[in-house]
Amino acid sequence: MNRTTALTAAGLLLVALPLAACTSSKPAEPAQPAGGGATAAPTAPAASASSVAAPAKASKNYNLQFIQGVAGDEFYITMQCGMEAEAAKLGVSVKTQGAQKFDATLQKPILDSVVAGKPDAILIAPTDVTAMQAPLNAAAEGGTKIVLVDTTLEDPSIAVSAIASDNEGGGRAAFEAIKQLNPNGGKVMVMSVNPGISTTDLRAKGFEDAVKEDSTFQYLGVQYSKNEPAIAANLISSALQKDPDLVGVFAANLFSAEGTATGVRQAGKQEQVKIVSFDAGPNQVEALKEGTVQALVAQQPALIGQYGVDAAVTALEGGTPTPNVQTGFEIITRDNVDGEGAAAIYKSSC
Ligand code: T6T
Repeated sequence: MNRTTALTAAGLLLVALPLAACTSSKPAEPAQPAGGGATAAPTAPAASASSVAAPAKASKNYNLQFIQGVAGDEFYITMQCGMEAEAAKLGVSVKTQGAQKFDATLQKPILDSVVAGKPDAILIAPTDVTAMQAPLNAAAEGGTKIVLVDTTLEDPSIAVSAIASDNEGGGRAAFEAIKQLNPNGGKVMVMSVNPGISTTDLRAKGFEDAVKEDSTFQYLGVQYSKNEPAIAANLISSALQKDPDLVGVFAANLFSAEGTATGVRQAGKQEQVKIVSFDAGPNQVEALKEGTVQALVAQQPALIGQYGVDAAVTALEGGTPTPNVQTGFEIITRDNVDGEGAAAIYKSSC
């Protein structure tokens, strides 16, 4: 995605759901924000900056290893594409692998085998803030540069840089979208992945905080799908039996969203239950076009990947990368999905 032409979440919401104003969050520490950051006011321009300085060419062909949160997830595939493009530009190599499930017990052995190969740098999306801490501490102590992409750790200081979306702001923006779709308020809930994932926990927090500021809405809490669409679908169907007047679901990631859409579709409640989800995978886009899902909070995974490579190479060349980089998000709706929102849709292959 072009850093300078990224759209603002607020702007897109205005286009799509015609509003007078829309609130979203600003990056908490926009030291050098990435393009497309959500803005506090519709008129504020998208922040654009080359946030991670990198040499035009690396002095040698460094061996970078990317460990995804999970294999086969279009979010991480798109991130991989961003990394590969940047690696080719800088003259370094990047190899990607990921476990079959979003699970620290499966990610740790992959990390162990990558560390054993003594790469120059590891770019990783840790699947649990606690469980991946010790293995990554050990990798950093062994001299490998660690870059956290997407998710983070309880103590991220072992990493030379941590690059992630404005997850809390995205959760708040999701509530704004649900509010516009349900101006009279009502019952809302979050479909998340697992507790202990930094990104989805922050998204749920942003959503919950925003709901609780609005007394016309009732927050039913968060449910965990384990990143399995079938589990999410079952949880939604039970939630609808318990609360048949549910009006909105915030699905905190791609697979939770796919299952949420299935559950609502199976219950025949597409008219009543508005779904706003994080991410913009092809199945989510299909659900958006068909009308089961009303808005997607698209992250900028390719940019996260690009910045990740830049940070790794900067550190390997003896420089100091920006420690925390926050990228933005864009809201895709049916109104812009075939227009300006199309560029934000995730890829299934590079
Ligand atoms: O939402 C992304 C990612 O940001 C999150 O950490 C885990 O789920 C995804 O990969 C989407 O499936």
